[in-house]
Amino acid sequence: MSEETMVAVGEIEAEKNDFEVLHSKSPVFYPVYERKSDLKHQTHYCPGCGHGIVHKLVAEAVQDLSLQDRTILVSPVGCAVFAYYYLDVGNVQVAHGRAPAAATGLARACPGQVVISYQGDGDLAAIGTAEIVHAANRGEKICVIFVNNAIYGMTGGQMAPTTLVGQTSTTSPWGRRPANEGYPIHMCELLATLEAPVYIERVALCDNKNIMKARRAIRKALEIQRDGGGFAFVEVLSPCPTIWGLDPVVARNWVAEKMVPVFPLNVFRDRKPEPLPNGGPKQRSVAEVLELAAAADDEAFPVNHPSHSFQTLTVKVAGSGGQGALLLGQLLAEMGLREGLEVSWLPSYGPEMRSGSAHCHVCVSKERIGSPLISHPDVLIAMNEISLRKFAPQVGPHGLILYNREKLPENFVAPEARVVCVPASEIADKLGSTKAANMVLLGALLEETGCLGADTALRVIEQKVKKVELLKTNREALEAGRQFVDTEVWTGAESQPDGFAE
Ligand SMILES: Cc1ncc(C[n+]2csc(CCOP(=O)(O)OP(=O)(O)O)c2C)c(N)n1
Ligand code: SF4
Repeated sequence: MSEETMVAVGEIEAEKNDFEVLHSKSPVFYPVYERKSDLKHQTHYCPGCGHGIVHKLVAEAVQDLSLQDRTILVSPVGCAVFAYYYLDVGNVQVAHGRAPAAATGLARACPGQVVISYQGDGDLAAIGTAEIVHAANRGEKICVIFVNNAIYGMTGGQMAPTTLVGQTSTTSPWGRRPANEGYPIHMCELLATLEAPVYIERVALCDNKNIMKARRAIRKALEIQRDGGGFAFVEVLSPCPTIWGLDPVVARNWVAEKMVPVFPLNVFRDRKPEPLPNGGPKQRSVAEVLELAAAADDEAFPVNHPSHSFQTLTVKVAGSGGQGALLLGQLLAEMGLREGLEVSWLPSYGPEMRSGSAHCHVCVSKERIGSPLISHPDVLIAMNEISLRKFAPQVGPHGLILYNREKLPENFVAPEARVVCVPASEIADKLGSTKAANMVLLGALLEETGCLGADTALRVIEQKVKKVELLKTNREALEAGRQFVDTEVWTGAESQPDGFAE
C-alpha cells in the first residue's frame, strides 16, 4: 500500500484473532479510501458527522439485499460530495440540487437498476426544491436519502431551509426569526401532500435505537427500488458537530432534544405502488426514440462505413440566429452517424430568437467522445464577421476556416490556419433563398476536406427537408458550394490569407 493511501478503520483480519468477528466493514465500501498524504489516516468527514453513519447504513443495506451490482448512487454538492470515494457502486456526482433530476434520468434509462439520490438539506430543500418536488410528484422510481443537519455544512454554516427557529448560523447570527427568515421547511410533510410517493419516513441518528430504525427505513426504501416500486424518501436527522460547535456526543443529544421536537419522527407514507395501466408507458431504446433503429433498417439509406481520413474531427459552426448554423451542425452530426461514427452536437445561443449569436460544437469520431465541448476546433465555419473574429483565434495552424464572404474583413489579422472564403449567402441568394447559405458552406466543407460523403449529405438533407421547393434549393446549394471550392478555390490554389486562390 502506498504512503498516499490508508486502510479504513475497522478492517479486521479475523484469522489473526481468536475471537469471532461481529463487526466488519461492508464489502460495499472500497477497501482503501485514497486521500492526500497528511490526511491519509482519516475520512473527509468530521468526527461525529452523521454522513459517515448514513454511508454505513446504505452500504449494509445494499450488501444485505445483494444490490451492489445494480446500484447507482447520485452524490450531491455538499459535505457528501465525495460519497463516491467510499461506496463501491455505480457513482455519478451532479450539480447542486440536481440529484433527483439526474436520478430520474438514470432510473428511466436503466430500468432494473436501483438509483439512490443522496442529498443534504441545502442541496435538497434550498437550491434543489423544484427537483425534489417534481421527482416526487412524478413518482420516479428512486430512493432519496435526505440528510438533514439543519445547516449548510460544507460552506461553513449558512442558514438552511431546515435551520431551527432561534438557531444561529453565519447568515442569521441573531438566530432564525420567522418574521424575517420564515419557518423551517418540513420536507416529509410537504412531499406527503403529493399522490405519487409510496414511502416517506423521517428517522434520527440520536441514539443506537434510532440508528437501528434509520437502518430499517433505508433498507425498506432500497427494497422498494429492488422490487421496481416507486418514489421512496427517507429523511435522516443528522448531527453536524463541527458547524454546530458541539462535542460529537452533545451533538447527538442535540438531535434528540432540539431537532426531533421540530421534525417529528414518523412514517408519513407507506403504501404499495399501484400497478400502472398496461404496465405503464412502453420503454423504448434511445436508438428507437431517435429513429436510428428505423434509419438503420432503411433499405433506401443503408448505413455507410467509408474509411475516414481522421480519427476525430471537431467543427465549430457560428453565425447569427436564423442563418442555420445550428442546423448545419446537426446535419454534420447526422451524417457522421450515418457513416458509423460517434457523434456529438452541442448548441449555444442567446435569448434572442433572431439575430442573436448562435453557434454549435460538432464532433465526429471513430472513438467514444469524452466531451461535446470544443475549445480548439479543427474546422471553423464562420457565417458572419463577428463569429470569425470571435472564434478564429481558437483554430490551430493546421485547421481550416470557412468564411461566409468573398474575402476577409479589412484589418483582420489572418490566422495561421488555412482560410477559404466562400460567398455562401450571395450564392444562395442567386439560387432563390439566402437561407440556403448553410448548405453552400456544407458543400464547400465536404469538397475542401472530404471529411464525410457528399452522398450522405444529400440523403440526410432529403430525409430532413420535407418541402419539395426547399429541398430543391438545398440540393442546388450543396452542389454550388462544392463547385465553388472546385473551380474558384482549388484552381492553382495555394491557401491565401485573404481566402482567394491565386
Ligand atoms: C450552484 C451552487 N451554488 C452554491 C454552491 C455552494 N455550496 C456548496 S455546498 C452548499 C450547501 C451544502 O449544504 P447541505 O446541502 O446542507 O449539505 P451538508 O454540507 O450540510 O452536508 C453550498 C451552498 C455551489 N457549490 N453551487
Ligand atoms: S461540516 Fe458537518 S456535515 Fe460536514 S463533514 Fe463536518 S460534521 Fe459532517
